[in-house]
Amino acid sequence: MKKEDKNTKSMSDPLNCTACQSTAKMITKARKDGVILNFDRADDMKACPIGADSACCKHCFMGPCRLNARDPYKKVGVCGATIDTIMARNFARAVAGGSAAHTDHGMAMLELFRDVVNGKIQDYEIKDPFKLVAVAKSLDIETEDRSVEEIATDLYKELERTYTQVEGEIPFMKRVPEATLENWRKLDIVPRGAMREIMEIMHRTTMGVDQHYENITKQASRTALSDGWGGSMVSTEISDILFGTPTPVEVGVNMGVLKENMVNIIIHGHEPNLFESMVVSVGSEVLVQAAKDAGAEGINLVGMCCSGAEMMSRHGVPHAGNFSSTDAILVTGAVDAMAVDIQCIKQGLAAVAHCYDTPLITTNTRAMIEGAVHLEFHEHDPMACTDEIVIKAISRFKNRKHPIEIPKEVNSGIQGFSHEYISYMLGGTFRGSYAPLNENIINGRIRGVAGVVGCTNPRTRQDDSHIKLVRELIKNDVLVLLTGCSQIALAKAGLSSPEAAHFAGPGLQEVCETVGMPPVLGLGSCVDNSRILIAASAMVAQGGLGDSLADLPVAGAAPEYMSEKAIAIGQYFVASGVYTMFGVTFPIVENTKFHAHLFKELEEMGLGKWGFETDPIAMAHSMIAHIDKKRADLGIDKARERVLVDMSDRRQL
Ligand code: SF4
Ligand code: MSK
Repeated sequence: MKKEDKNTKSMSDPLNCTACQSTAKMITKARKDGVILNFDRADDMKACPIGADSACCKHCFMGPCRLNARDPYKKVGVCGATIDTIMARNFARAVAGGSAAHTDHGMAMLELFRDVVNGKIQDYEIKDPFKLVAVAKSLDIETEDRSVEEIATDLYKELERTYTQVEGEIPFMKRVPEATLENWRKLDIVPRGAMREIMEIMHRTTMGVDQHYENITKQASRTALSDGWGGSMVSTEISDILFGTPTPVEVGVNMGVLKENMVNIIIHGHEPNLFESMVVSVGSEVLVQAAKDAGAEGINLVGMCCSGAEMMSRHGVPHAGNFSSTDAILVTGAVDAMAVDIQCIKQGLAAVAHCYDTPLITTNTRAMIEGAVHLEFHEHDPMACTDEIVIKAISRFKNRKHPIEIPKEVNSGIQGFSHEYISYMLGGTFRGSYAPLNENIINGRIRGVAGVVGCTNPRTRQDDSHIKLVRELIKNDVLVLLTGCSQIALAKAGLSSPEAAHFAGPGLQEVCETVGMPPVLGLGSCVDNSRILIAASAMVAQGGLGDSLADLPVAGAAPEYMSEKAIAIGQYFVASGVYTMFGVTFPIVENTKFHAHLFKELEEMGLGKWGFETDPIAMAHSMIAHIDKKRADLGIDKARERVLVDMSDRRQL
C-alpha cells in the first residue's frame, strides 16, 4: 500500500520537501554548496514497488521470491509460501527489529541504574527518589522503612526479568487493566521476556517454520507488547528515576537555537546518559574558558531527535530539529561538533559533516560510521568522552572557515508533560488524579485523546502531515499527546504554547484555558510512548470509560513514519486496543487475508486495529469517527453538545 504524494511535485522547490522554513533554507543553501541531503536521495532513489508492498521474500537462498501485488494469489514462493505468509513474516521481522532497538536501549539504561545503585558508577545518581518509590510500589515491592538503595536493588532485580525471563509474565503486566490482560492471556500474547520473544520471532520467521499469518501475527503482538510494556517502559521509568521526571518547561525549538558567536554542539540520538554528561562538560569552567580563549562567547549545547526531546523535556535544553533536519542543520556551517549515539543516525551525515569540516563523533560501541571519529562513551568515566567532544568543537570554532548562515526561526513552547504531571495538572498538585480528564471526556468537552507520534520521512513533505493532522484533531476537541519527531514538528508549528488553545474546538479550548495548558502535550522521546500507555491505564482505572484499554475513546497515528521502531510501536498500540493509523506507505498488499487480519480481525478479537491514510485530514476524520464510535459504545455520545465551563467547574479544575 503506497500512495506517495510528494514525489509527484517538483522537488526543485524546497518547500515541497519540507514545511519547516529553516530546513527549506538549508536545502537551498546545500544546493548552492553542491551538498546532497536526504531529500535529494529520496527524490533520486525510486522505492522498489515489490518491496514497498512487502511482496518479496529473501528469507532463504532458494529465493529471493517476488510475488505480484496486483494478482497476489497467482504465484507462491519456491517453497510454496503464500503472499500472506511472506507479508506476515516481513511485518513480524520489522516488529522484532523495532522492539530490539527499544529493548536494547532500555536494557542499557537498566544496567546503568544497577551500577549506580551498587556504587560502581559515581558520575550519575538517583535524581528522583519519589519516582523510584512510585515505580517500586506499582510492582508490589516493599518500600516502607527501607532505604533508597534497598528499594532500588529490588527494583533492578524485578525489572531485569523484563529482558531475561523465559516463562511467566513481564513485571509491568501489573499495570495493565485486568480486562485487557485477561484478553491477552486468552489469546496467549502476554510477553514472557523480551529476549525470548524477539528470539522466537526470528526463529519462527526463518524458512519453513511458522507459515500461518495469524500465528505469526500473534507472536508479533507478544513481541511488540514486550517492547511497549517492557523495554520502552523500563527505559522511560529508569531514565526518570536517574535523570528526573519531566515537568513543564519553556523551551526554544528550531535551527535558530544555534548561536553564531558560540561554540555549537549538537547531540543526536536516543540514550540520555551521553547527553546528561555533555551538560556537565559544557558547564566546566575550564572548558568554558577555553571556548572564550578561542574567541567564542561560550558553549551552546542543543539536541536533535529523541535524546534531544528527552533533554528538552527534563532540563529545557533547546532543540534544533527532528530526523529530516539532522543533515540540513550541518549546512548552516555553525555546527562545531555533532555527537551521536544510537538509532536514526543517517550514514549520510558523515559526508555532509565532511563538507563543512564539522567533526561527526560516534560514541556508542554498537554504532559506528565509516568516516566519523569514534570516541567511545563509558558511563564509568563519561567525561573522558564528553570533554573531548567539547575540545574538538572548540578547535573547529577556532578554525571556522565556512560562511555561517543560521535560519532565524525559534519557536518557544511548553514541553515536558510526563503522565504524572498530566494527573497533577488536571487533578491538583496534592492529589494527582485523572478524574477531571475522564469527566471532561464524559461530558464531551474533550471528545477523546489521540497519540500522534513517530518520525519524519523524506519521501513525504517534512512535518506537513503531523501539523495538518494535529490541527484537525484539536479543532474537533481531541486532546493530542505527542512524542518523538512529531512533538518537534508541532513545536516548530507553534502549537506547544498555551496561546495555541485558540486553534482548538470550543470544549478543548475551555479546558486548556482553564488549566493554562497547550492543546498538545509533548511527552518526550519515542520510548516515552510508554507514558501514553500508562496514562491510558490510569484513565481506565479512574472509571467511567470502560474496563479495558480497547474501550477508551482514543486513537493513535504516525503520519510520517520511517523506522521499524514505529512499526513495533504501532503493533503494541494495536495489541493494546488502540486504532492506529500510519501514513506515507504501509508494507502490505490490500485485498489479502493478512490485510484483513491487521485492519479488521484484530479488533474483533478485542484488540485495536491498523489504519492507513496519506491524507492527514482524512486520517484525522477516521480517528475522530473511531473516537465517536467508542463514545457511542460507552453511552456518552449524547454529551457532545457544547458544555460551557462555569465558575464552579473552573474551581473544580
Ligand atoms: Fe522464496 Fe520461500 Fe525462500 Fe522466501 S522462504 S525466499 S518464499 S523459497
Ligand atoms: S527519533 S524513530 S525518527 S520518532 Fe526517535 Fe524520530 Fe522516528 Fe527516530
